[in-house]
Amino acid sequence: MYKLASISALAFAGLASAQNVIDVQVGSTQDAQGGIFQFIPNNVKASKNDVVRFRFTGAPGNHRDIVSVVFSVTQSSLAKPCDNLENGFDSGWVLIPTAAAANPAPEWNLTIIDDSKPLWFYCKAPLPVPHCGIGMIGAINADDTAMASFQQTANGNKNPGQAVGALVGQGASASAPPGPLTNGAQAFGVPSATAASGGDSGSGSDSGSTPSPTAGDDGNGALTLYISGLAALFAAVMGITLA
Ligand SMILES: [Cu+2]
Repeated sequence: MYKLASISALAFAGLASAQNVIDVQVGSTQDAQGGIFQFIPNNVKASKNDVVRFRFTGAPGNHRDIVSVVFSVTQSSLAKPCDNLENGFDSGWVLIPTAAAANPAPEWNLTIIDDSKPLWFYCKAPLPVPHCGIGMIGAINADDTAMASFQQTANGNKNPGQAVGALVGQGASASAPPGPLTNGAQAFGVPSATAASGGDSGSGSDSGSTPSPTAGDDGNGALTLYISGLAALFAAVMGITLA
């Protein structure tokens, strides 16, 4: 009897800590309510060990003037919704060509490490207009009051932080960058596992985003690019217009 009871208690404990997967859609379609630049839903509840699965399904859909869209999931803070949080998580930029082409959609799995306080994030894509300032922000475990404040602070931001974060952030971490990348989807500014401490930590390919993004406000130079490899991709995306 005693033994049975302890076994079922164990089984129950196993169930209680089961890992839930919570989907968040990254981007939408032009025709969806709220338009392309949003996370859906933009505030989810998640417990420790749950996985928030970001699905990069957003794309221009049938909007002919937009050929591709870039999105990211980048950790920020309540006080500065559109600036990278130091040592924050980051998916890197993911370019989605069209709804039809990005199939299956790239996904990014973020495991919750700390569910005791809200986690905040934004999309750092600056084109055709900075997504963060027009509502492409989201939260995990935020209450309604804080969420409203977060949205209000982000609203109108024209200079979202562009630094590349890491897969491992504060309160949540990922073990791999977004994937799969098929049918024209591309990733760039791909974060390494952990934040570079200090200078370039090697790996070479990106020449180090401006050594330290000293402040969130570095004027209107956000698009004068820091990583040469990104320039071409941004240029490609420059063709976008919001008609
Ligand atoms: Cu975006």
